[in-house]
Amino acid sequence: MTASHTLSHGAFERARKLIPGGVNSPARAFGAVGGEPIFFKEGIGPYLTDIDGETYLDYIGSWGPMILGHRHPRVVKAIEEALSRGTSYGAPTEAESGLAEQIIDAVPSIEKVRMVSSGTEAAMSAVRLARGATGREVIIKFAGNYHGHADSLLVAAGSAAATLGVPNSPGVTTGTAKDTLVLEYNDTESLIETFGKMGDSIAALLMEPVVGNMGLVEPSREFLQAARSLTEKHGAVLVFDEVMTGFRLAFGGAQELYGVTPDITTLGKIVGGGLPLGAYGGRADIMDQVLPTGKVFQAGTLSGNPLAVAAGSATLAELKEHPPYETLDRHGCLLEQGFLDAALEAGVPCEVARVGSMMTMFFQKDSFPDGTRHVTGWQTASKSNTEQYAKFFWGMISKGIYLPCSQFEALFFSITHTEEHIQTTITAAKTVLADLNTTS
Ligand code: KE4
Repeated sequence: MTASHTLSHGAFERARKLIPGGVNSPARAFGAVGGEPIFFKEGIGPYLTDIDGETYLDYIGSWGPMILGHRHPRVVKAIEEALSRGTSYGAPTEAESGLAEQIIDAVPSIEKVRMVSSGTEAAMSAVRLARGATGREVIIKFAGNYHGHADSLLVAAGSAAATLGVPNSPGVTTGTAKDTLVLEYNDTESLIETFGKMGDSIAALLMEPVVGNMGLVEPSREFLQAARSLTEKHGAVLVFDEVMTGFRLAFGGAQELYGVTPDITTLGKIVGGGLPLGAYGGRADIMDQVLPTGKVFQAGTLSGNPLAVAAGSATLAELKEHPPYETLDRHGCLLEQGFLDAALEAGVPCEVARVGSMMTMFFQKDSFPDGTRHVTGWQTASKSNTEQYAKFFWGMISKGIYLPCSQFEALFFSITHTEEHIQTTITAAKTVLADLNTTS
């Protein structure tokens, strides 16, 4: 494929005059891989088509929501039916209770749930609730974990902030940042030490139970169990940010997969089926402290929007009736092994991290003894060879494969990615990696 991206270039020139950086979210700006973002016009199944008419196998999936592929018939039909009755009422509907029941049925930690319009809103509200419920102010997060762009969470965030090398965003006040402690993911010792020193002043520990936002990093069992036991011991709220992992790694998310139950869970992406919807939920005794039953304020004009609820409800129903997780894991295993074999053949040092249908190929500067997991947190992830990743990204674009436009993002694939699509992707990677080694 020798895509020229001519029309994308023109669209980008126009957009840059109207929208900061020409994009409505920095993760799409291609800042981490160089060049200009590609403008798309439609998607179907595993494919995206750009405005120049080029079609790609999509491994971003809108950064997670599209687990059923683009334009799944059941989701489209549900949205059309809701649309035939209206778009927004600013009043309760029974469909919201239906989606709430589906979420409560699926997610082990959730007894009550409040819907919002994004993962950011979910995380922001969960932090406020944890502080309101405990009367404490300090929160713990981890470097390389991203929980959206609420001020108190934009402190050494992962995702676009880290990719852009701006871990502490301008505009976040020192007064806000001072109440956020940033620790190293998988560093159990520092977690134990911190709780030993100040456990009784900690309102919440907020974490991605499997990280997608520094690239994929899995928690050690010891680390995950320490997070649960220490928060329990010190009366802090354990918040799992499952915006990415919810309904992705298992129907009940990472908490089902690893058997660790938090006090609050935040959700987004898949729960809205590709429309704007987030949620936070947890123990009823905590959730009942949210206005109007409790005093912790949180509100939203479009919270529980009928179209987004319809898309989310249809998506969750499809996932419950036809659980895809075994197939997704089998395809993920094929892709992981294929990428590793291709890198080994090409002599390109890298390691592949994967859980189910979330995966990252970390390009390294040196090779590591076989089998050792080198990338365990931000301190190691951030040493990746991002230049090499950028070359790999563009090489795969030329083969019609659309990977995440940053080394510090996880790729996602859907139930519509067949074994044949996976093999095509592996074949493309073999060629691109071989060229990489000859040209770099
Ligand atoms: P949103 O506000 O973007 O819906 O969700 C924020 C968020 C919260 N928690 C986790 C674990 C997340 O991954 C996200 C958003 N993820 C990024 C991708 N790394 C979304 C892409 C973007 O910012 O454009």
